[in-house]
Amino acid sequence: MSPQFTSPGAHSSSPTFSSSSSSSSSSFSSASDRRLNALVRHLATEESSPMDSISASPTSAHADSVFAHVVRGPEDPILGVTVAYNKDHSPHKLNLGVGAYRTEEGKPLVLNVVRKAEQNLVNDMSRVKEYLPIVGLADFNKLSARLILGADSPAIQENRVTTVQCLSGTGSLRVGGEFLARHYHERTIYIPQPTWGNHTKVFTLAGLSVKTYRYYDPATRGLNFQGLLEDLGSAPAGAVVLLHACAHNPTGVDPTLEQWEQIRQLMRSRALLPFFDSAYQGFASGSLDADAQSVRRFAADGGELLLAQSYAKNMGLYGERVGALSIVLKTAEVASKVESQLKLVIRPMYSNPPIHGASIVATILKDRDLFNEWTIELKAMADRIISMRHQLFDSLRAKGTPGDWSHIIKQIGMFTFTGLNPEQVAFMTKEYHIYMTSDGRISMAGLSSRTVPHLTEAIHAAVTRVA
Ligand code: KET
Repeated sequence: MSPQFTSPGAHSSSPTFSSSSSSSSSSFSSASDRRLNALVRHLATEESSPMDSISASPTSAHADSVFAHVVRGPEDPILGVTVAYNKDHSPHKLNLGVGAYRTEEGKPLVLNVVRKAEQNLVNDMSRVKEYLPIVGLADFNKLSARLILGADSPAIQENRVTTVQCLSGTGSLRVGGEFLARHYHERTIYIPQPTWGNHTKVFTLAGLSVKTYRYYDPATRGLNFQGLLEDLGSAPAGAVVLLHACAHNPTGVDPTLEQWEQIRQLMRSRALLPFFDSAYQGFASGSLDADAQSVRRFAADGGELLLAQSYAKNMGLYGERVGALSIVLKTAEVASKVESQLKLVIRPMYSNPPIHGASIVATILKDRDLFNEWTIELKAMADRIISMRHQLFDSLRAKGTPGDWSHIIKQIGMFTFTGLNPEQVAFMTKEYHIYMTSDGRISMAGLSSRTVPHLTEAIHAAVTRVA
């Protein structure tokens, strides 16, 4: 993560972390001098109460913080929406910002199958709280790779896959990015334009140089397939390419299987290295297998790839921070050497991952009944989102809101990329207490039958009153 850990071949790291050691050591010594002075003054006025000594000591009250120069950072473009929402006292407020599933009643959902798995874990008195290995829970890793690559995956059978448990999808992307920055010859990663807002930051801080490829065409509200092929076709050979495995965030636009096939052929012919981000397996179509097709096609050709998996959405384990990084390689020997290096990335970063979330996932994935129950609950979540799409679309049509809103029912996954501009979004937040990201993305999972009319009113007012 920071410059002192980079290997000889690695990139120089981000400017955010580079501070000259002389300036930090001098500010440290003057800070410790100030602390000592404050202590001496405090001891000299021992008879008075501690509060007296603080207020009676003008120097300590006025001493600058060693962090006085720190400028306030902006809120996160996605998680900051929840911060703003929480401060709003309106009874009509509606959070369509973060991609987190809510029930028809607008409540967060803990899956039944997760409750059962947790109960099993609690009842099992043989379980202990020892550290996991650096790479995490072995069962979890094996089952996660199988879930996304398929039970019959030749790469798994040939031991060509290394999987490490990471801190959800974000942590998996970060560990993968750090590994690439240390050990891969091409340090440019191409991400789609637009993409999940955190990608640029994750990969830049990992030490990669981030470029974009065309992905979305606002005019058609669909895939800019030609632009995508051109941009990947002119990327330097060997460059890393970030692909959303399914349910592209924020656009909800995925390539068709035929288009995936063309992307695969182009990338393999130019030796571009795929890095899949799979944060929504099962959420797009309701089927875990259907949503893994893009990844499985790339794995089936025998080529190499990286893959970040998250269980935040599809198992509702958001706050448990449970995910996995898998790297599919050419041989078992390379896979085991790569794993040894992943351990060297992880150990100084967070040592080893937490045990609880991974144990829940492993319990569900290894028990046929629990697994089946999960797929049913997952399908129900996907179906509710799809039904929200239809309700919102019908409601806007019934109201006669100007514009073609068919993209609401065509887009895939958790989000609708509405096409509303930042001014319209700001208007909807101010006048209607509806919270969403400024790029016009709404989380369909945050909507319910009860709130569709309110959202319809707001969108109607925004498009008719704000240019
Ligand atoms: N990839 C994508 C494409 C993604 O949308 C998210 C989360 C993640 C990775 C990371 O999820 P994790 O919780 O680390 O497993 N997206 C939602 C939440 C967030 O921004 O953190 C969102 O877009 O609302």
